[in-house]
Amino acid sequence: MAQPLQTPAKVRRLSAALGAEITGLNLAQADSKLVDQVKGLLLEHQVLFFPDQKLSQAEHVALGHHFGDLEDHPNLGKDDDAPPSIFRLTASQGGIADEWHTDITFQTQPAKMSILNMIQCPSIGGDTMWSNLYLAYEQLSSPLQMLCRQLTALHDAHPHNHPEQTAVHPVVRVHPETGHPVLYVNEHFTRRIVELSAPESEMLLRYLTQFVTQPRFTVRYQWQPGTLCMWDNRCTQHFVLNDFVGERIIERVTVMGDEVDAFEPSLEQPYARPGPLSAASRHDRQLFFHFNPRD
Ligand SMILES: O=C(O)CCC(=O)C(=O)O
Ligand SMILES: [Fe+2]
Repeated sequence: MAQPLQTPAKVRRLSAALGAEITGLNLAQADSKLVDQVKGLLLEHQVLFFPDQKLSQAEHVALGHHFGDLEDHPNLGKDDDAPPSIFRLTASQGGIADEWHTDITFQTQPAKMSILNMIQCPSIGGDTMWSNLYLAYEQLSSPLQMLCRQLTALHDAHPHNHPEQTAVHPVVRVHPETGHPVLYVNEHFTRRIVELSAPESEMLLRYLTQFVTQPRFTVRYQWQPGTLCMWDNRCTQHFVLNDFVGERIIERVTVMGDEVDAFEPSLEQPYARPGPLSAASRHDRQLFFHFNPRD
C-alpha cells in the first residue's frame, strides 16, 4: 500500500524559550492544511526546524509562496545561478551574520519570516541562535516596559554600507497575529532612540540589545545538510556562530512583511537639541535628516 504523504507531526521543543524540531511532515508536498498546521506551530514556537527535507530550489520557493509574497534581499548580492527569490549565502565569501539581529529592520516593512535551507555545513560549528523577543519584553521591569512603550527607534543599513536607508519603528511592537508585545531593537541595525538624547539612547540601546541575547531567552541549533528552518522575523532575533572552518552554504527565501505597529502609540516628539548648533550636534544629524530628508 502506498505510504501516506504526511504522518502526524512530531514536535520536540528545543529550549524553554523558543524553538521546536518537527518530524513526520513532508514540506515538498505542502498543501493548505499542512501549511495551516505549520503556521500554527510557528506562532507557538517562533522558530521551527525540519530535518531531512532536502528540498530542491523549486520546492523551496513553492513552499515560500504558501506564506506570502517573496522578496529579494535589498542590499546583498544575488547568486546569478539561483532562481529569483532564492538568496544564497556562502560563508567562505564572508557575510556570516555574527551580530544579533532581526532581518532588514532598516526597511519600513521588514520581512515577516524567512525559510532557510541548509545546503552544506561544517560537521561542527556554525550553529545559529535565536532569541524570543516576547520573553525579553515580558522580563523587563514594569517601569522599563512603560518607558520602552513610549519610545521609537531609528534603524539603518549601515552594516550593508547604506546608512542613508533608515526606518523608524516602535521599541515595543505588537505582533500582528498574536497581539503580544515584542521588544523590537537589535544590535545590528538599531542606531538611535528617537525621543532620547544621543548619550541616553546609547545607554538604553546597549542595555536592551544585550538583554535580548541572554541565554535564557535563546535556542541554539546544530545543523545538518537538508534541514529546513523557518523563523518568525517579527518576534525573534538570530545570530550565527563564526567558529568553523570550511564551507557553510545556505539558501533562503524571504516572505514580505507589512507595517510595524506599536503596542501603544508614542506621544513623545523626536529629540531636539536645545540651543544653537554645536560640535555635539553631529550626534543628532542622522536623526535630523531622517525627519527632514534632502531630496
Ligand atoms: O546562516 C544562518 O544560519 C542565518 C543567516 C542569517 O542571518 C539570515 O539568513 O538572515
Ligand atoms: Fe539574518
